[in-house]
Amino acid sequence: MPIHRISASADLEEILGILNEEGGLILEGLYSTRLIDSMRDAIILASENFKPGEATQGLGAPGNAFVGENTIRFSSIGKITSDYFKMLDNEVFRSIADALLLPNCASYWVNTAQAMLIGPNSEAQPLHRDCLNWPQVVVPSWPEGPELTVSSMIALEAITEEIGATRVIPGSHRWPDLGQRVHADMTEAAEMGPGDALVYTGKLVHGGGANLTPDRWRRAMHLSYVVGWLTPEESSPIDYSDEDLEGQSEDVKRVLGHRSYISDSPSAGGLWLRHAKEI
Ligand SMILES: O=C(O)CCC(=O)C(=O)O
Repeated sequence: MPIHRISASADLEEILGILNEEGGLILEGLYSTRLIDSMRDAIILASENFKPGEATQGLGAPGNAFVGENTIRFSSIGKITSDYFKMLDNEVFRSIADALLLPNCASYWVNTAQAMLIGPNSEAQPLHRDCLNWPQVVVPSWPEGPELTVSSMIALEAITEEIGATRVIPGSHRWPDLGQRVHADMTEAAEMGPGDALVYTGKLVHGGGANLTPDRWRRAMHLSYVVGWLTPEESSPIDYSDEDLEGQSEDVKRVLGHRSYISDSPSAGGLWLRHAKEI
């Protein structure tokens, strides 16, 4: 089944219907050319400070093998360009996150935003599900368990299959058996133009594609949200100070962990209570 693609300006209900059925889809033109050009330039410049293969996701050698030995990755993107904060205010992606995550939490925050640059002659990344960052919740409740996380892979340039487009297995978010065998033959490549994004639930099987070119980089970035009662991958609340976020919207401050998590359920506690009275 090829990956569904649709304009980011399509009706939200239509987008959510496809996401629900297939687990992921490509939203064409999710980000403006101006925003993507500026993000791409800032990320290319910053990438000179990182060596290919040094990213480990904090997991040492297994993490290094997972992200790829000729891949450059880094997060804290708001430290290199304030355009990152505009990306967080994208209404379409936020509406999708609202629809998927708010039934399961009072608010959500950024899981991680990362430059994901796959170097020439790279093998495909192992196929995986993002929700398995939190196996203690996912494994016992699969497949009916709550949506915990929603992800996107955003094209900073044209991305083809040859250069390492993300590969997905449409429908795998609903497989009854979490341990079902996955194989490259089952995957489809998410080819995209600059500003398009592959949006997918954390339950969907996917992985970075092989970059078969001898001399070109696959330039994309990842942005994901996670329910506010789980710990994200990236430490945004301490990466960005109050001063860094001055002038940003309430929503941007919230998703970067600068607001308390106040549950709307009488049986759940308030969490992350920083300056609860003032904010
Ligand atoms: O680089 C890609 O296309 C996908 C990366 C990814 O899925 C991940 O590291 O979780």
